[in-house]
Amino acid sequence: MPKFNRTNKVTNRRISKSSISKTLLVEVAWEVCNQVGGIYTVIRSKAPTMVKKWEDNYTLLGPYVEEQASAAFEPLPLDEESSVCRAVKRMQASGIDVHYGEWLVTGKPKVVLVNPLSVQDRLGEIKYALWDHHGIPLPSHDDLLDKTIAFGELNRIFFSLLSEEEKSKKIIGHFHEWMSASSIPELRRDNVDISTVFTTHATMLGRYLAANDHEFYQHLPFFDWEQEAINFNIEPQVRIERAAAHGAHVLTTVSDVTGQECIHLLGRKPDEITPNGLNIERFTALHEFQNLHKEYKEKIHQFVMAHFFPSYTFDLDNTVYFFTSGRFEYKNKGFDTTLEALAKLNYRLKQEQSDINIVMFFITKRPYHSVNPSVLQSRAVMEELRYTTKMIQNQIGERLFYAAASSNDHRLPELNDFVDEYWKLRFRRTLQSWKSGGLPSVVTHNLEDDQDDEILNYLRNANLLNHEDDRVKVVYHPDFISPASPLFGMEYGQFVRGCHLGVFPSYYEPWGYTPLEAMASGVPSVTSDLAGFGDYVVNNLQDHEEKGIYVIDRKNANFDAGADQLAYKLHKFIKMDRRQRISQRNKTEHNSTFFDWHNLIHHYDKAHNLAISRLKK
Ligand code: G6P
Ligand code: 1S3
Repeated sequence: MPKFNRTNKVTNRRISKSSISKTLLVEVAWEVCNQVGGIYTVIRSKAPTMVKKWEDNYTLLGPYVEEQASAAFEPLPLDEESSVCRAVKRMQASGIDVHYGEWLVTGKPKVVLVNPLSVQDRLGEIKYALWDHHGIPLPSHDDLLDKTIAFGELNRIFFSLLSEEEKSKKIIGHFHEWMSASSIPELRRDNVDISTVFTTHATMLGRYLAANDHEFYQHLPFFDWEQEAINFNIEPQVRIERAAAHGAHVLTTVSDVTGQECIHLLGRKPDEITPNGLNIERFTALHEFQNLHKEYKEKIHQFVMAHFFPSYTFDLDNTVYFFTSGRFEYKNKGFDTTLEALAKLNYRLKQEQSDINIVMFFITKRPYHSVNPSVLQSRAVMEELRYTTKMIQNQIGERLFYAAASSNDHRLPELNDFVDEYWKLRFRRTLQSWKSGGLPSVVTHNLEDDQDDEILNYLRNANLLNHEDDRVKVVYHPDFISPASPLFGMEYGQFVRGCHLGVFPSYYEPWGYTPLEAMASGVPSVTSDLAGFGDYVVNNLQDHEEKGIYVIDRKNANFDAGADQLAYKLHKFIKMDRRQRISQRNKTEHNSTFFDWHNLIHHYDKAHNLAISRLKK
């Protein structure tokens, strides 16, 4: 029977080879082979480091989602030597739809995928057990809850069988987020012989409370979690999260900021902070990523020309591109602070009679009917203009060459004569339809809820509507960027590379991958000390501004003071000249290795060492 000893202190930063050889580690997440959000990035980017370290003793466990699995999963034969495979075989024999194979991402980790539909017919019984044994109330029908409960039951079955099959090694089950963790309380109740680690990537209550309370952090120690869970109608999720946090042998979370939530909202101090890294892949030659910036900035120029130039023009060489991106959480992601700072910056630059242009992109996801037809139209007309000028250029080029080769006259001929009337007319007509009246739209799509959209309402109230004399222009793109997007036609990562600065002054952000992803591409960004990443940078990365990570203080500043700071930092950034920007990009990219998993994995090692020490066989 496992003995739980919470007082064990583990100071080892690295897990030893000998411990690894005697342990099986199974990481469980709803986002294994199933892309939903940030946890997918954690698991996927960490995989190469984990596989290298744990070799055959490492397995991932996730849900079987056919569309995703068909693209990224390769089945493997079940190996009788492996206890994981024997557990899978026994699940299959009992009629469960479970798959074993390789996840086709860097590192190619071994994965077990279980289909939540396999226990659909037992949902009532599973819910009753959670209620009866752990006081977790579950509604009769809630699609996501039903799937996660089913997933929990399947991973409970898997670990129970694995512990029977594995005769010599210890087993660690490492569960990410509540969606994977409804099995923890049941595994503990059944005394299944494994050690459990629960990593929370946010707390349910924290997310809701922060979005609704301007003084969330001041009020944090005083919330009545039970009452608030009922108020927000998230009692089942909160109770699962708490049961997992209390039941796990080891609790970890991604940042000190979320650590405070664990203390006050989950009622347990995390044993270890496990910050998120990336699998940083650098080019061998420094200039390569700078060239990419130039290449993708040129693509963004194309969009900007099509969008703005029919109304008025400006100097693209004196234009700086800012962007923010992420799920639409207006206050939590700091969109409100960003808008306020942009309005202040615009005012300041106008006062200074600056001639710089800033184009700020909001890339997020909102329900919309269609792309705004006039935005599409100007893009199409610009393509037509490009085609027409190209044809004229070709015609002049060829004819000039023949004229020059066959002439004794050294003077340049009249170039107009080389162009057919047809192309002259087409050129004039295209230019006529190119120039339009009116201001360039601040939003690229027709939103379903245009009247109540918070970004649009702010822009309207602040009159930040792309007037010609505005130094700050806005493009609100309420859809994620993809190569199929008719307006940008590029990958999100390429878009990031083409920009100059990411703006992410979050109010609630357990970690926040967006500034780190920008950093890995050599693009500087602004974040806040309320984002786990920003807080980590302030405490661990010296001279971070020089290295392209600006952090605004939102812990001690109210909304206005935060927006003032952001406006100040944005202003400071645009005062840099091109040489300084190039040099800062070099430093940004260079220092991103600080966040390579190789440098951060020791936090996971500590959690796993602790898990082993708390399970005495
Ligand atoms: C990269 C390119 C340079 C280009 C520069 C533009 O460094 O290698 O050729 O001049 O980007 O930088 P900027 O910050 O003005 O977009
Ligand atoms: C969470 O995803 P989110 O965007 O809902 O987990 C991410 C990975 O740990 C983290 O980066 C993010 O801050 C959290 O909020």
